[in-house]
Amino acid sequence: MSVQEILVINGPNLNLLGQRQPEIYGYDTLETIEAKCVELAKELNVSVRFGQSNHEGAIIDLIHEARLKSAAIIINAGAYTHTSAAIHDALKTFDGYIIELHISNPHAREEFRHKSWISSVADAVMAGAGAYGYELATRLAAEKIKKS
Ligand code: CA2
Repeated sequence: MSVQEILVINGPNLNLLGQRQPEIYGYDTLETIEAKCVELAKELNVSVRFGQSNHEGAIIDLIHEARLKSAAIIINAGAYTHTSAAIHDALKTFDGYIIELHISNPHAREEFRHKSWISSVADAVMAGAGAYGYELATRLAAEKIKKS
C-alpha cells in the first residue's frame, strides 16, 4: 500500500515566520518547520507536504488538490481563519482528517481572533504550542489516518 499523505497548508504572512514578531511566532522559519515534519513523517511512515499561499483562492485550490491526494489536512489559515467562509466551504468537501493549527493562542489575543470559520469543520484544533504544534499535529494526523 502507498504511503498516506498529510498536506500542511499555511496561509497569509506565514512565509515570514522567523523574520518578524518572534515574541509571538518564535524564531523558526517555515522551511525549518517543514524539514522537521518531513523527518518526523518518515519515522511515522507517512508523508508530509507543505503548501503556503497569501491568497485565499490558492488555499482553496490546495484543499481541492488534497481531496484527490491527501488523507489529512493540517491547516494554519492565518488571518483567513477569522474571515473566510470560502475556506470553511472548501474544507467541508474534504473527506479526510482535518486539524486546525495556530502557533499562538488566538483566544488569548485580540477579540477579532476569537472567531474561527475553521473550527466547526475541523476534527481537532491545536493552538499556542508555538512551532512545535506542527510536529504535534503531524503525530496526531499520522495516528488518525493509520487507524482509518
Ligand atoms: O497563531 C497563528 O498561527 C495565527 O494563525 C497566525 C496568524 C494570525 O492572524 C492568527 O490570528 C493566528 C498570522 C500569521 C502572521 O504570520 C507572521 C509571521 C511572521 C511575522 C509576521 C506575521
